[in-house]
Amino acid sequence: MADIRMRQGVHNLDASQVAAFRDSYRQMMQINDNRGYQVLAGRHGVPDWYCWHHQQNARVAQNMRLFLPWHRAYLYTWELAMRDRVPGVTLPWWDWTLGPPRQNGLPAIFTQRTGADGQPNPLLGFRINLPQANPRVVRPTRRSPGPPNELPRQADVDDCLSRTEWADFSDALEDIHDQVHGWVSGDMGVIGTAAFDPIFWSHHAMIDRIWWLWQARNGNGNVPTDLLDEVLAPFNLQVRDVLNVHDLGYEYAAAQSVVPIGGTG
Ligand SMILES: [Cu+2]
Repeated sequence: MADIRMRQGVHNLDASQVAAFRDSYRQMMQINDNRGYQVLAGRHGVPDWYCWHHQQNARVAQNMRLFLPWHRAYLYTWELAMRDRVPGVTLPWWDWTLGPPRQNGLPAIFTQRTGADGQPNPLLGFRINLPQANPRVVRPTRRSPGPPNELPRQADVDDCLSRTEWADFSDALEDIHDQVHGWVSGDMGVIGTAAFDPIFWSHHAMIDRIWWLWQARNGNGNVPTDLLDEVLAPFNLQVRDVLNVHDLGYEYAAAQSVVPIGGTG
């Protein structure tokens, strides 16, 4: 198992890891082809609409429970694009159950206006540039986190992990996932533009990590076999290819105690 790359918690990144993470997004944001932020983020909702949520996809009439596998393939592709810019960087997960700062705000690395180097913080937002989209979207991403919505708690995650059936688990986890989108609100609150917010990727890494934790307990045994050959367009991967994260070359680090760098925003 050579070269398994380790995804870390946002709260456990040291200063050099934060700088590398930011640098990868900063560089991706400057690229306008399919190695860059704009095009890759546009695969989810506006303008390409490839994502799967609640068994639905804008391009496919059939209902299929592809929420988890599709987003895993998406993050995999995204992380490779990050690593093309900054070798060795990995996509960190945002654990929204941690408290504090659970309800106090987004992790500081996503809300600071500038980084330690004095440069604008690319994790704060992204200027969407889709003049051809209908409706046209040319503006910076927006957030409006906090009440009346609440972030899920560890008990909610534990409840998910206790489900033993694939469908039951996937739907419960998707509901928690929706809750976080609603809590961040603004662009994260709508499927069309969610992926343009830089925190989208770390939110989904948390969701993917919970799936990984669940697989460690329950395996894949009850994923319906008719799902396994489904292609996760536009990625050149089938569901069977993404079931084992080791096949994709990554793993999640053990959760560690909270260090101040991920503190309140
Ligand atoms: Cu999402």
